[in-house]
Amino acid sequence: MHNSWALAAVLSVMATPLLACEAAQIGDLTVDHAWSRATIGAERPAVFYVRITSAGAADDALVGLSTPIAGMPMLHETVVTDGAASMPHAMSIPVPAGQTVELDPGGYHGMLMGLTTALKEGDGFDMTLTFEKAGQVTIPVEVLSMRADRSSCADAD
Ligand SMILES: [Cu+2]
Repeated sequence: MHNSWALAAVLSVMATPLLACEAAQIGDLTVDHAWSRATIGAERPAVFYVRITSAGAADDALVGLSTPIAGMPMLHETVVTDGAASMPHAMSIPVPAGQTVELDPGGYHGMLMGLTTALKEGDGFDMTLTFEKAGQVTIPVEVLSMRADRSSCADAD
């Protein structure tokens, strides 16, 4: 009896990545399409991409990230100047009223420094996003291959 309970608990943990296409809601904001890429090791930073949709009448902003798998998650922006790309730290990412903002490989993204473990394709982890006005919301993140350029959930809608 106890064994089957323990097994059920393990299965529910392992099932988390399958929930990666779920949306999370906080106030007027919907957060979905959360994904990342496999890393070569734990020494390299991982990336974090997500879609944020505002149904509200007031502007908001993404001001922070936190996750159990990284000691120092940061917000970055990819900027190309004269053909050279750089990734300055972003203090916040604007979420204008009524609009959709995508963190994606060409622009704003999360950079997860200080990984506690390498990320493998098929893994999943939780990410908590902090918004200036709406507050905090946690979403499951799917880990795709190193070559992925969009969420696998994007095909579903
Ligand atoms: Cu970066």
